[in-house]
Amino acid sequence: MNDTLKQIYQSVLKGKWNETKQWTHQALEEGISVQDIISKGMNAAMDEVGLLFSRNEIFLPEMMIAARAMKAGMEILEPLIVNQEVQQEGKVVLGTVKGDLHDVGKNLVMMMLKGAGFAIIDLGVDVPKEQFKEAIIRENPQIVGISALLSTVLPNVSETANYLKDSGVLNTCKLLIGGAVITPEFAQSVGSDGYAADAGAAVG
Ligand code: B1M
Repeated sequence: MNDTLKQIYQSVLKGKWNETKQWTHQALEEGISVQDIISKGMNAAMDEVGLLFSRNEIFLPEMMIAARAMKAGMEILEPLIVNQEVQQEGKVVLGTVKGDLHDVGKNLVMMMLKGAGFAIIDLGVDVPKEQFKEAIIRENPQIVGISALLSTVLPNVSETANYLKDSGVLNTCKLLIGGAVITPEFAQSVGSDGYAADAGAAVG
């Protein structure tokens, strides 16, 4: 791996947000693509953080500061991803399901969709089903997106999907679900119109 990407990887892994910013600027100066910075530098570090956490080699605070470092780096990349032109492809209401506080992936999906010309209504994290419904009625989007990272919140995803279906709001908009614990089979089982494994696929 390129040295600068290694530095980004290390600084996210150690939760050093200032260094992550510096190395992200450096990578852009070197002409490294935004995609490589995210996937080979930042996401690879987050995967390692997850692995270390599952082995009890690091704990919640380390996981938290790693996420903060990635967010700091993403702030630099955001203007390069987000399309500043009129967002005319349609509107997406997006949120992380109730019980789940992970938002780095959702925010990346949000940026990529904005980059592809979608207007985004971000509901944040820990979003109850009622809030998704209210946002759909208020905003009249073409797509509602639900993100989930924890296996413990899978029942909340199906509950939300069923609630939205039963209340009729999915007659006018499509449901997209994604996040590390979602499989295509699970997405299908809750009647989702779409599933995406990553931010690029979400745009597709
Ligand atoms: Co948490 N956490 N965490 N965590 N965390 C994971 C997810 C875990 C896999 C770590 C592990 O044990 N190996 C594990 C879940 C295991 C499971 O259920 N299967 C876990 C756990 C257990 C927990 C706690 C329960 C720990 C505890 O308290 N004991 C706790 C839960 C808190 C809660 O939510 N209620 C917890 C807490 C946290 C922090 C708050 C410290 C922090 C989150 C900070 C934040 O987001 N602001 C955190 C972090 C950082 C992680 C890891 C290390 C990294 C997640 C991340 O940001 N990845 C994670 C391990 C891992 O993922 N390898 C882990 C980078 C991001 C770009 O990728 O989010 O996957 P990702 O998003 C991707 C795709 O999934 C997809 O596209 C994105 C971009 O390509 N995608 C979508 C996401 N949403 C989508 C929506 C779509 C389409 C695609 O359409 C709508």
